[in-house]
Amino acid sequence: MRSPVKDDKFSFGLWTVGWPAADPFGSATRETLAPWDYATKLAELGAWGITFHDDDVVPFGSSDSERERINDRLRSTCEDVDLVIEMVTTNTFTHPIFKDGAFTSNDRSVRRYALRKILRNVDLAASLGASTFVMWGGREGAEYDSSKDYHAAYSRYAEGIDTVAGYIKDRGYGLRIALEPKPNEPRGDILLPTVGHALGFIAQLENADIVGLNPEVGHEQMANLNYTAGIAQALWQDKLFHIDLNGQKGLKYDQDLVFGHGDLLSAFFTVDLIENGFPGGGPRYEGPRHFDYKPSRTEGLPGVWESAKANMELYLTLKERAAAFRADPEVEEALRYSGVYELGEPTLGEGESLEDFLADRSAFEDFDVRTPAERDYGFVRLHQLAVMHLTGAR
Ligand SMILES: [Mn+2]
Repeated sequence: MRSPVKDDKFSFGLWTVGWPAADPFGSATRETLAPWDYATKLAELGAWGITFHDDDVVPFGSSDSERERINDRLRSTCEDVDLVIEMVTTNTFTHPIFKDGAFTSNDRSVRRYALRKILRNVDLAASLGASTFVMWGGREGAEYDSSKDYHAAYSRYAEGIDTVAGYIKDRGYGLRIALEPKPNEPRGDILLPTVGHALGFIAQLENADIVGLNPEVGHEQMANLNYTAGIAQALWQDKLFHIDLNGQKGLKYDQDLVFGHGDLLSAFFTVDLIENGFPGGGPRYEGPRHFDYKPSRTEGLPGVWESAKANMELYLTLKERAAAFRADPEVEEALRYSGVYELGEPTLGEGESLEDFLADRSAFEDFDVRTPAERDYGFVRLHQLAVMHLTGAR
């Protein structure tokens, strides 16, 4: 296995390796380092970029001069160690004022405060040269249906996102917003719970052109959904602006395991899609391979770095295996046999009118349904070939 290089475009949230490992049942198990120390170590491990929430770097409530001093130090460290700050995001979930949400809090003064906190962070993101501004509305939601006017909540959510997007355009910043869906945790139910909900929401925005998605593996899997199929739809709609890779084992709390340490088979097909594209061509994801995981609470600092490396190692391993899968002549033959390429052909012929179609007796009246009913698609053999490549048996 080769080591990660800049061209792999691996990036990490500072909050991942920087998580001190406090959970709802126990206090922190690790000391934290300064943000620039994490950045330096990630660069050493082969990362290309970093990302952060405002409060990961500058403590909430710091003075303007303190904020500037800390951000400048992080910026110069990243320059020194050749790290890109590719994405910046805003923490609108930790401080108690956000306990009922930010853009959708019932308290209007909280909504106005949140909007200002986010706009200030948009300025910072632009000044650091980030290309993506992620918005995870972790507290936008409710525990009780009685407590939230959902119609008003979606209106306020859209108002908030459109205001931020309008501000980005006004200022001429080269940023795109990426919404991050999640079904629950920390709220009982979170608004925009899945990729599909978020895509539907984006379609209603005034500034939809610069708003897309940052889907996270574990978040979709917490809703029992297929991550690869989800990002495939986002790609199809030209809305896959960013990705959060990690691991999750089924319907549990948000585990944030190392990428591949949850559903490995699903991770294989995610990497196959990202690296090799759709079998018949189409839009490709060219953005950062961004990890949003948590080093387990049992790990000390050596384990933190091992887990960061494990994400990249597994990604590169799956990339190799997926390349071998696609290059295997038997796979190519199995793909053809299965009709995978056939799906790329439009159902109506070129220039075929609806009248022509209705007059085509071979499509219906004279069609022998027995032949396709008896067709063997060979999907199991195709999938077995994938699994044999994944396990290294081929
Ligand atoms: Mn997560």
